[in-house]
Amino acid sequence: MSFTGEEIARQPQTWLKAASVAAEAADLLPRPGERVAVVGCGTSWFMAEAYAALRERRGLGETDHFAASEFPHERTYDRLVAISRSGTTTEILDLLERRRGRFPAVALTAGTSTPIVDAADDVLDLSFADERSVVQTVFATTALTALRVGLGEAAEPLAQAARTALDAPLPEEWLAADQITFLGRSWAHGIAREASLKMREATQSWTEAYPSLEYRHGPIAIAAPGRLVWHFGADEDGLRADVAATGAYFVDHPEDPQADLVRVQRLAEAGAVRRGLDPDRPRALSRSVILDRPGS
Ligand code: F1P
Repeated sequence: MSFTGEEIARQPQTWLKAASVAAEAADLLPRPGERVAVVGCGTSWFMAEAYAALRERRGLGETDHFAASEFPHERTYDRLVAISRSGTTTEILDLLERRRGRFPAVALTAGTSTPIVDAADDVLDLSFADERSVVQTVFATTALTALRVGLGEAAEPLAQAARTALDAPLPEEWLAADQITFLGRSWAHGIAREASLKMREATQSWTEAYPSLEYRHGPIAIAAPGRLVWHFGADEDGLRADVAATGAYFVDHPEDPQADLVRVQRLAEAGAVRRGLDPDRPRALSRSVILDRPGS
């Protein structure tokens, strides 16, 4: 089995461990009422988006999310949450340095011997969920679980749903799809963007992601037989019928979108193998993006 496959399978255990780590370090995480910004790059940004929407939905405080490179430095927050598996991503480190002295920052990372430890004020150690793969799976969802537990959610039902997703068959219609569009409402949109990235990274295939109700505003134009529309959460907007009329295949899963993402991770890994690609060595990607800076 690939490293990626092994890492996907570890998720139920690491989610439970994240729950105990987050409970012990509760004072490091955003407090109710704080105005918070959450940042990351790539997969870590999409976890930031999901968390930001969940926190606002629970009425725990205004929460913005940004790709680290797009952070609006003229703004001030009560707390910054930075997500980075590696702890070495240039845009994250630059942002943490620039905000120093203006507002506190906590980093969620597996890289506990990396520059992020000094760049942030506090660190939530998720090194138990570190990965050998370039393509992120277990770290990302473990970080999201820690943050969700910090919002008062329980990890056990999530872990149980992940076990179900790990055991479920991957139908041929999914594996054979020549294009996939992922949809989700609210925080599930962050999960949809991550699913879309996962497929692109691992399989070099064409995928897209939209908020559910944006789908009719143009993107449905590419739905066709042999293509798949994947809805995170139950479709409550009648999208199934509209997609069926195009001949595309439609799936929705009522369970928690984070657990449903496990199916897509498996689909990405299996899709890479089917295309003759190595899931552990995706083309043109590196485990961490470290930019050359003038003078560095
Ligand atoms: C983030 C990231 C990954 C992506 C690629 C490059 O890294 O953008 O999401 O898959 O491997 O790095 P990190 O800051 O979370 O380490």
